[in-house]
Amino acid sequence: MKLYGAHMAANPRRVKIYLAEKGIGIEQVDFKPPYPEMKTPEFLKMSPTGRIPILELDDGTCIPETMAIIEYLEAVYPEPNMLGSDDRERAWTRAVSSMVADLVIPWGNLVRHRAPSIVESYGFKRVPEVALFFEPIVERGLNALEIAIGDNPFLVGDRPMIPDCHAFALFHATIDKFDYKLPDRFERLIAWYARFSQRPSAAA
Ligand SMILES: N[C@@H](CCC(=O)N[C@@H](CS)C(=O)NCC(=O)O)C(=O)O
Repeated sequence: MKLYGAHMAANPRRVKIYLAEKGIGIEQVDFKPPYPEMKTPEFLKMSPTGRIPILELDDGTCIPETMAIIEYLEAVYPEPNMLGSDDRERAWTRAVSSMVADLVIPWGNLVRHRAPSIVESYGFKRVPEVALFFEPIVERGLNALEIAIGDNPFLVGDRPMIPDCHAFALFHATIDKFDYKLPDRFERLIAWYARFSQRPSAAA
């Protein structure tokens, strides 16, 4: 198996953190922005969106899309379990994953339009009102995770699960790359982020 990704790109990083947490070592190929090789017809056969990550199986089959890759790997490498050990736990894990996924677009727009950012370097106008529009949506999503984590050390319970990998990649991308400060009232998420940052997988 081979993982096509990129260093520190949020979606491939979800898989990289997951692989590190699982202790799975597979060959990894990292592309570099602006990713010219990912727009070729050959690449689009591997990933119709022209995006990474992609998991290439030994028979040449390619699986695009982060969640599909992670769920495939979870089926092939069931231990340590990171999706849930019964129907209820799997349902809750998927629910929390979905809450994290719902933050991606609003949070991306908030940080890109709030302060000078990549938007301008692409030659577009930054619109601060867009940030104002998305701010309450992001805070509502963060509040959902603040409630979901409860008193648990990880987002879904007492062990690292798939949503932790997803959320850490997203939080790191916005907090560190865009200098976003989590509002103080999200105490549990702030503590979770500090704890997860100490895990070896956070360096993946
Ligand atoms: N829905 C996809 C999104 C993948 C994605 O947005 N990948 C980004 C890197 S984080 C990418 O390939 N960007 C390069 C491009 O769009 O050209 C997933 O969940 O894997």
